[in-house]
Amino acid sequence: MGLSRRTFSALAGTTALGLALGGSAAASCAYAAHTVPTGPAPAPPRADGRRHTIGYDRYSLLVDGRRLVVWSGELHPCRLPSPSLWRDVLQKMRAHGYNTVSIYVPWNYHSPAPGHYDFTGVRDLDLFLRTAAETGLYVILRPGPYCNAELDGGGFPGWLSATEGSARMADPTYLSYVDEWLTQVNAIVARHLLTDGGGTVLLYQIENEYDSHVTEPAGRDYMAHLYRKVRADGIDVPLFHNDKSRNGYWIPGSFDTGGDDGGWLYGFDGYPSPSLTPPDWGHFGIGGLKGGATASPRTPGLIPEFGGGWFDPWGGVWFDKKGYAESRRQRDAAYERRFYLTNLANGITLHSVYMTFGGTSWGWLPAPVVYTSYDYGAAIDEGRQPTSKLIPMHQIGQLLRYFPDFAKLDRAADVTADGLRVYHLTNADTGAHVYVLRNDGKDPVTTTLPVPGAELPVVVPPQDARLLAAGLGLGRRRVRHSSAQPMLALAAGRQEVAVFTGRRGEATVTALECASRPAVRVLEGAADCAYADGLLRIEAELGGLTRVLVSGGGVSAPLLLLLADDETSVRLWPRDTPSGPVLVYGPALLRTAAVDGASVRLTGDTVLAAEVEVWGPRGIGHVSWNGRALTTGATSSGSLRSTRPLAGVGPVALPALHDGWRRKRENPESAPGFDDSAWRAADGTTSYSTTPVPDGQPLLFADDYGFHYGDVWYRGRFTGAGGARSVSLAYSTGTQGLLMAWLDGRPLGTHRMPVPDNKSVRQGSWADTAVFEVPEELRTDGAHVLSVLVRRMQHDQDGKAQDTHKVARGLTAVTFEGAAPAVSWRLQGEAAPDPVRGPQNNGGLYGERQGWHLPEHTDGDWQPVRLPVAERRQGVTWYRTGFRLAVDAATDASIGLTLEDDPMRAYRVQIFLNGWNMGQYINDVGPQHTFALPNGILRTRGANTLALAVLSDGTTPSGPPEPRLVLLGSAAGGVTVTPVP
Ligand code: IPT
Repeated sequence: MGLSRRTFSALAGTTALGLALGGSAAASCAYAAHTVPTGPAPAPPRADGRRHTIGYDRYSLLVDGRRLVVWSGELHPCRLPSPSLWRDVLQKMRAHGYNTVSIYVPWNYHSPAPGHYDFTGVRDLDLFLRTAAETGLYVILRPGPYCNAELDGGGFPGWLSATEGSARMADPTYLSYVDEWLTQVNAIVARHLLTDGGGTVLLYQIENEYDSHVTEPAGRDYMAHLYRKVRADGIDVPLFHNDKSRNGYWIPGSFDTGGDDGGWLYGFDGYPSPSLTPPDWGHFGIGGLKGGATASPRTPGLIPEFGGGWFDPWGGVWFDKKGYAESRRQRDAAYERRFYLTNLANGITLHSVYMTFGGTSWGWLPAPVVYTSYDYGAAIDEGRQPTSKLIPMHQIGQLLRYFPDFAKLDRAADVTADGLRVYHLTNADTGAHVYVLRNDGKDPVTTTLPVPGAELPVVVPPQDARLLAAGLGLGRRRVRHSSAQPMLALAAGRQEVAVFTGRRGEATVTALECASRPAVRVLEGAADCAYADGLLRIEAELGGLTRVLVSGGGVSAPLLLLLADDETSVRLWPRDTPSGPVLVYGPALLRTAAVDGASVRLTGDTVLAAEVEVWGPRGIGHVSWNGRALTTGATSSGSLRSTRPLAGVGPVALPALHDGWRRKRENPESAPGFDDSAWRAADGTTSYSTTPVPDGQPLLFADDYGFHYGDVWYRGRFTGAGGARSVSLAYSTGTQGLLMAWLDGRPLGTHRMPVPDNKSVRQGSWADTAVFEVPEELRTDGAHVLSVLVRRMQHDQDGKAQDTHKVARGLTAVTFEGAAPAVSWRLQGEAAPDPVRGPQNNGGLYGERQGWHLPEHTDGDWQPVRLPVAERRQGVTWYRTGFRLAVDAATDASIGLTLEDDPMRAYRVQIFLNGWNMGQYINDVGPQHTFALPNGILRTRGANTLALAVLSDGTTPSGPPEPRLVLLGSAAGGVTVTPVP
């Protein structure tokens, strides 16, 4: 298949060589040419129905021939099961300077069975891609087929674990299923490509961290197959792979693309420890194949995943049981500056942070290693709240948007500054010098930096970094140098506005080139200004907003120089509109801005009361906020400002969950007389699992009988076991797996996989054997029934491509000591998947099979009960109540559910909100106590049903406690939320 000409054709005019499309490897040489000058970045993308080209050279991507620095963040639509909220998080990203969102699209989330694919409701990929385009974000699409991502099976469907052959290589059975998946997902993606204006999909990743079989035909043919399949499905944007450990695996030319090498980028990821010195993986690296970006000198530096937080396993061992707050503290704003600015210095112009919004691994989505929250310590927390980690993202993101200089940097002559690591780069077209200054020490560094014509005083706090520029264009002016970090420069009507930032309290000096003496007015804050020798020197200490208006000096348009400390910088919201740029100052978030003649229509959020100030195109006179007209006045800053502040968010009242609880006991399956005639007979003999079927045993692996998610029950009937002293139940689960057994209805006990208690959490197979004594009275030759409940905790990921997702789950072997009865087994896991909530919502508990979790279930005959409860019983008990919320319609309240109890009590709870499985609480393991309840599933104005399925292991008293609703954050504003069915 030939690469679509329209993708790359625009480049022909920009290179001396032109392009040999579809030709030999020489085609890639065209991309080595660097004749594309620096010019403005492309306008934010939208589905405009027009053709666009996506090319690249060694510096950057080129969209319609314009350099684009991709400043991206990862979010997983599957981890936010309320489509309206996608828009909320995407708008927060866009506002804070991201221009791109990167998404995994996990196969298992969309496929309950071979040949069955679901892209509706919370799985509506088309809607997600439309929303991203409406928000003005590019999309990096990563549909696997393998993801990893701490998802069940790394994203492989449960059913794939019961199929023949080997995954992640050129195996015919596997490839036939892969093609089925790619056909489905690509049919949607193909409608949203930037190249034909259908949407904003910019890049597409095949496979993920595929470092096995790299030199073997099985691996190369696999990659070639994926490449050609994706191209055949009409995906004509550049493709890439994400190389773990920067090995130079899958660089252009390493597999057969059928002559399409022009459309293949090399990408690699990085998750360096925050306690280490940030690594150089490009311009300043060691070079060679191990050197990251240097492994592929003709393609731009691409990091599809750079650690922006880290996940926390069951038990909370990574973060000393402090949970994601500690993850966020370790990879904080200063970490972001140190590591991400180092990446930019190294020529990484495609940069995506994993995660930017982590979200929730609800239901049975998580891989065994992680608990329900996938907050990740990300810049936007699980409750959708912006954190201080957005400050550097905002400052750098706006800088990359408004200063084209950063898209084409070459390493320049080394300069030194005492106590700092200095990276010096230049843009040959604009003449700008760029410096990244990093302090790896424990004390603040105050020193000077040699810049052209000056020794610039600089200060860098410990374990922090900053970016400075010299010779940078600001509209029609040029800043000679500044010790504050540039954030933006735009033209608002006849006036130009520039923003520089830094930490509060820092002394800054900014030198502006002026051909003649300008008129200078300090409009707010304090600044010392002096003019000499063609330079206006402005000295100011950062604190709030310092405003300096510079008029004349050889340029007709006045320049408003804004010096903002960090907190103030995230109240400054630049926005491009077709009528020209707008800059809004004040509110907690700007979602949208539109200019219509003299009117500027803004939407966004406030938390505290805030004034709104707007700079915009000439002639604007009216401002509205969330649909309400504001009274404004003109300011000396050339802006319009509301005469009264916008109101902040009001209080949010949450009801206590004291009342209305009812309960019902479960596990009739443990009783000998239970009718299991409709269950699957364990009559299989062979399996495609990587776990061998033990000699002399029936096949008991749950996946082989079509049960892939959550709990599974087994009932074994036998006679002739009079001498049995004990029974051994071998089983295999992920971490935190558990098994409970009953003989003739008598509890035999509970066995649990060990709790990981050190940092080397084993992610591999968890297999163990429970040995239970047979009670004396039951050691008879007559008929007996052994009932076993296994909580499986999902399939392993397959990071090393060894089919570890195919390790058996469930019982594996059952033997007796003192007897050898032939046991005839039946088993039952989850019922048919919920048509709306999908295959990962439910396992095979009796109550789940009966729909006890569903709001429509009638629980009138359940026993009234007061919480908390503390009683000892082995088995499953359900609790239900209802509650109503009446959150003000103009308030975005993010709400969670907290459970807290004596940590010695051994029980777990599955939390069902309106039928949706919002996660698993393990009281004696933790560390998670609060579960996010996404609006849409949660009715914030109406009735809700909460159902708790409590599995207690019988060794201690078991809860539940009385759960509490908690406010995770609130704002006046938000998006319109459509209820999730
Ligand atoms: C990297 C994976 O690509 C990603 O899917 C996710 O699992 C992430 O790790 C951890 O959250 S793998 C890299 C850490 C070796």
